[in-house]
Amino acid sequence: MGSRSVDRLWRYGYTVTRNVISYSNAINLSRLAFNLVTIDGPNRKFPKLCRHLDNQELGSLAKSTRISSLVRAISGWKEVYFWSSGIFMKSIGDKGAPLHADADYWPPECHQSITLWIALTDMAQGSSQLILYPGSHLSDFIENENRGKLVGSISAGDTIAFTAKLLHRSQEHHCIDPRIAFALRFSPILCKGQPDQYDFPSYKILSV
Ligand SMILES: O=C(O)CCC(=O)C(=O)O
Repeated sequence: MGSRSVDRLWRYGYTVTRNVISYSNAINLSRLAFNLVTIDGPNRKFPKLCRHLDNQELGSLAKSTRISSLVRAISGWKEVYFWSSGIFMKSIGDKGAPLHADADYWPPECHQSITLWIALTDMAQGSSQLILYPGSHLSDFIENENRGKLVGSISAGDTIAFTAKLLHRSQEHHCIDPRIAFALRFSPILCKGQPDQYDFPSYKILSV
């Protein structure tokens, strides 16, 4: 992975990397993630946020050298700080996430962040796939609902990295099996997100 992927991320606002974790590992983690968001845990206020803190497997993945090296290679950053995570599960009938850029929800110190969105299940047809708006993180982008792009087929273990200012949304979920993704938030600087979103000590910052 070289300067091409760095260019790609900052030019289009996203980049796809396949097989970052093995298929079987992703499916195992999807079961864990399912349990975490459907069963009460320490983070009751926002059961989908920062659950890597109360699950060893998700925590190890989030903080693994494999993941932080990938983020460094994709972003071109010298230092990588991991500051938050989210589990995004869609059950049948879920309308999907509305069009948004993550930066709109985060304080300015987090606006340089990128998300590494890891598919823990296959994104089959009919499942809630991500739609990304290439170039929408740049200031000259003219907003238009029709400019969204589906990222081909995504299998469990594949990742999509996207910048905090990239517009994106997800589709309605029509499949019986839930679709689950684990999104990790990284920044080139120390960044703390929104403290009021967490019920328990949250920020595990990793510098590589
Ligand atoms: O997975 C989804 O449906 C939405 C994910 C998302 O919006 C995000 O990670 O910022």
